[in-house]
Amino acid sequence: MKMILMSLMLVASAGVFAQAKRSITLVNYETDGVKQWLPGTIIAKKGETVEITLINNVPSGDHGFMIPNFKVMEVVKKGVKKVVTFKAEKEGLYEMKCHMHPAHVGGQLLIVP
Ligand SMILES: [Cu+2]
Repeated sequence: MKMILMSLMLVASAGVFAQAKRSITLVNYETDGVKQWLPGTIIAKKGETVEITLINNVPSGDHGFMIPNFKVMEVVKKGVKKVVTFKAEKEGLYEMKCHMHPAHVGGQLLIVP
């Protein structure tokens, strides 16, 4: 009985310190000439490791995915998945965008407590 309790306590304390991971998939679409990564707003909790899988479906070619505040910057080729990972270490509302063709494929990242 004592061993079982000790094991449960170990499992419980490990859970407290385990880093949560959030996995999200964004797909780039084009409608009426407007290109967007969807969903356009992603939400994470502070402290989580965020893993974003990017899928580019637009016919016009490669597009970028950038979150300047978290040093994320990738080129996503049509038909080739890209995975980016970062730590959501600070709360706030941050910009996501394509760094290759300014003023499009915008979005936002909200990190909550
Ligand atoms: Cu672009």
